[in-house]
Amino acid sequence: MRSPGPCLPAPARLVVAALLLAALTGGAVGADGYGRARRLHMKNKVLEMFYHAYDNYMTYAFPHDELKPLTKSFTDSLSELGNLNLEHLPQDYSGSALTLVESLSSLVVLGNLTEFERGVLWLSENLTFDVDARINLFECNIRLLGGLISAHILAKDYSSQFKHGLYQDRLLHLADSLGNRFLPAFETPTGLPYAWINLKYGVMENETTETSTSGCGSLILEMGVLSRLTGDSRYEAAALRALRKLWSMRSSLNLVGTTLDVLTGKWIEYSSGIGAGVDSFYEYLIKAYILFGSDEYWDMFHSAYLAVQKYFRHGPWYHEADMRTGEATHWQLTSLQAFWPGLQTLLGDVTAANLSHREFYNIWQRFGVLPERYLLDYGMLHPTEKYYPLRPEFAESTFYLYQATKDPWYLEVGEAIVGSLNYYTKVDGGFASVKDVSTMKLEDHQHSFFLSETCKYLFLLYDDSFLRNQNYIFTTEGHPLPIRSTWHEKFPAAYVPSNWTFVKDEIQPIRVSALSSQVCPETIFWKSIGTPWESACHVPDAHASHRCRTDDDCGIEAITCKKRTCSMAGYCGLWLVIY
Ligand code: DMJ
Repeated sequence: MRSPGPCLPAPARLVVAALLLAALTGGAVGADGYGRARRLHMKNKVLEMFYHAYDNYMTYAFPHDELKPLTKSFTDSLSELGNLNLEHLPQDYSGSALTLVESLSSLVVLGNLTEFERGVLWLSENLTFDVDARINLFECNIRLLGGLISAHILAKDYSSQFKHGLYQDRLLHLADSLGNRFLPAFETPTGLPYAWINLKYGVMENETTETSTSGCGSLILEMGVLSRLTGDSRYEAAALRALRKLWSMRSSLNLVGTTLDVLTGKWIEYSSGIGAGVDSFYEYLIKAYILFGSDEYWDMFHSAYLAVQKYFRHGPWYHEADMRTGEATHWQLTSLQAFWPGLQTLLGDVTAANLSHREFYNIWQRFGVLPERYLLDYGMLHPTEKYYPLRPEFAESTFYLYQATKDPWYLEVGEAIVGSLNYYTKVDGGFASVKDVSTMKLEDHQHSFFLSETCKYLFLLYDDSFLRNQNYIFTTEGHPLPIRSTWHEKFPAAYVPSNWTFVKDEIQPIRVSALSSQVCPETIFWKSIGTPWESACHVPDAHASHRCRTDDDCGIEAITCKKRTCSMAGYCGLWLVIY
């Protein structure tokens, strides 16, 4: 692990690591030892997958929300996500074209601007949110609002290439209308939003007051960008107030729980981990810091990250623990946790990320896909949560790790993912979720995130040309948001990463943005692309010689994120057994 560079405080180093993820992607094809023909073959296989899923959706389900690939029919799942009784929907309700909205940014990543423009035009003319439908705020935010604002930004960026005239900002108006419908959810004594809201009538009588940590802690990217695009500060203010309240509810160990009450601001479920109900809370803290540059996000994230590494991590695994005591509660691997190595790669904890990623891959190989839940203490599947709904998280981490290391092994992992998806889940009418990974019985549902995330990350693994001219972060639903100096607290306009410079590396030229070279020139002279970045949890020992008098002179180990202690001979180290 590289020692900390002299010119950057930790948060700034992080931004460099994040930006370099995009900046370091321009190397010559094949330089990593993976053949050009093989890469092209894989890229085409992923394209086939995307269009098989997309075309079937457009044929059998559009404009409803999602495709039922076994029966070639549809489901208005965005409403179902809110447990809405479909009988309560207006007669003419035909869904929110959710899968189309979710597909737009992927169409741009895949280079299909014609189909993107067609989708943008259709949505501009037909989509409305003035419907009597009870929806889940979190899901609607990450899928619809995120899909719309990302597509709006891409439409602006690519509008000169459109055939049908200039883009009219209609997707932004739709996003604004949706954001407005979210606001009543935040009118609680705590500022924590209700989990469910009716798009037409706001919060319903007797609505549940229970929500999850991710439900109120992962709104800031979409609502923050919506505010910056519209000039209406209410969206960002509401999301930030909720996030601050949530963070104020953390325990003395800097841990949060999984569920809480929005009226009282009290925890309901004290046990939590990095998976279901919490996952994107961590993700949005660090991504909000990268996108908006406020140290407040970094401070929250850094404390939260160190607490996760300290109380949840066991070797390459992450269990759950009680937020009050830090005592382990459930020893379970879940499919959702597989995003964590991707997040760690963004931070520079590449070694730790690789360790966990390999364990997820073992489980993937054992079952052919990742089961929703696996009992680590019993070494067996969870009795009921045996499904695999085409989730993206493992492909996402594989993409990030490949970007950071250029190790072709990750491309081979991608081959295994693509192989499994085609072998087990492809049917005539699209891609079906796996109901039970022990029998590979299928279920009649093609989730929209298969198009917004799973296919997108697999495609980017083999063709990252979309990332070459712009730095993006991806929302938790895979929608790209550009890193802009105008949205960023730290970077003046001159630092916009618009003009790329090429830096000669020993192996190949590395593309470096104006931004990354301005922040810390030394970062561009790293010997090779495979060099890991500085770890976010690294705290150096007080003395470069590692000599110490007490434990206080010792820092935190970069790879393990464990506190080092002072030995009897007076040297800092990890003197306790870690695994
Ligand atoms: C997606 O909707 C998002 O990634 C969300 O954060 C949780 N996971 C699902 C897909 O698995």
